[in-house]
Amino acid sequence: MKIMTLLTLLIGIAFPVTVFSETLEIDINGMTCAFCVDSLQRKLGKLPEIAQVDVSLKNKKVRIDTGDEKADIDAIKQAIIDSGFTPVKVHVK
Ligand SMILES: [Cu+2]
Repeated sequence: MKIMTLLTLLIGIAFPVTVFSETLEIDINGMTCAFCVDSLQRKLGKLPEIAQVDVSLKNKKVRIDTGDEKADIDAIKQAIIDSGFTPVKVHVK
């Protein structure tokens, strides 16, 4: 019993539960076709903290899930600019 308590304590110290998991929705200007969507999707997918990217041409929005990482919004914005588009507004959900 004592050993189990100690183990639980040690695991708690070694792996503290710090799950951020954010969802961002970013309004994008400058996307006109499926090729834009594809290039932006690929660029954002290369960022380490991003678990999932959905680019919507129809809604001119990008939806990003960060998995268990904190989103680096500046890096995400820069990646969008580097792809030739303009991040207009970031909504953190
Ligand atoms: Cu295009």
